[in-house]
Amino acid sequence: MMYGTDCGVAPANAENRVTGITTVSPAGLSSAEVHSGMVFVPGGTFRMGSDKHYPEEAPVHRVSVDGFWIDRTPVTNRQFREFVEATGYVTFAEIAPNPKDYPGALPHMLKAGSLVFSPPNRPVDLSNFANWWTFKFGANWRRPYGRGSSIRGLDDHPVVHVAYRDVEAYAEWIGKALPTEAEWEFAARGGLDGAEFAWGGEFTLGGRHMANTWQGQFPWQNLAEDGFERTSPVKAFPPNGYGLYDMIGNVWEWTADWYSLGHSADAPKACCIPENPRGGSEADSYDGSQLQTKIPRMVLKGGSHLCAPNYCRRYRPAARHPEPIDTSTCHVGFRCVLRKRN
Ligand SMILES: [Ca+2]
Ligand SMILES: [Ca+2]
Repeated sequence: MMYGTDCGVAPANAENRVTGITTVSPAGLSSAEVHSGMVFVPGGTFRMGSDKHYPEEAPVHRVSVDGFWIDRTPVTNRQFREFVEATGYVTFAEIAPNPKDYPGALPHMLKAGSLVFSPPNRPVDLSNFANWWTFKFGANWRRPYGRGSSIRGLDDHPVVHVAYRDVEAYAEWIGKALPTEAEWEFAARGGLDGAEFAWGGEFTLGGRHMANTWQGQFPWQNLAEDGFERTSPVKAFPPNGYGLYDMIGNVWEWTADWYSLGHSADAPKACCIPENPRGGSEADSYDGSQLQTKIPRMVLKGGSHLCAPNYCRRYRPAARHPEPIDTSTCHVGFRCVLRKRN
């Protein structure tokens, strides 16, 4: 793998006078270039989680985060292509799995590929996700729907089929980091503390869809009343109160926190509110039902175009989902943050 061998050199310690951020971008970008396309989210204390939905979102508890910069949109195919062209990076989905990492796997399944949503044409058992997910050989970020597909015309759509190490590699190259779950949720709320949705208390605003989700009966009836059956261009829906696009819907987004089954209790006093908290431990992030292949899991946030009222109502800032670090799919992407150094 050529990643990291031919990175350019950024102006040494280019200082951003507004934030005090010092950037030395491995991608060879100036501080101004690194910050373009980002929004500064002022820090603060907010109510993280929800007591009204899925158990893993509870309990609501107060959390403080320092201010940080965050990408205005998910990383697009155009941006990811720049990274790959500059570094020769090969994504996880483009490499055949090592049999040692997957004891018990059928040899004919150990080929490069990724999970693609393959909708059935009739209602199916919702307890078995194999009814709509297919591991397609040859599917990857350049061929999001498998062999024969391409990203032609999708430059402004979020990159998908990126596993955790891929998004870490991109972040390192561009000189940024991945958000913690608390940072991500604070940013997604757009200043509306405690609101159910990123835009307020109702799912639609005056009948207008505010994010790319799924309308109709999942997984067989995709009515696309929001205009999109699959991914959408990253600015197709209105931004939230911080000017951030697509925090909710379109694609799920990786965070840098290990998954835990729920949140900590609220602090008994204001003095004890956690500052810049991190998620659970790697050891506790495993899926207890998958004992043979133990792959740790990170937190995904925001839901995707596949989240539907009848299946996965996770198109909310509080929603969270575990994703094994080796898994890539057609509805998971990411965005980056930049923190003050002090
Ligand atoms: Ca949609
Ligand atoms: Ca999103």
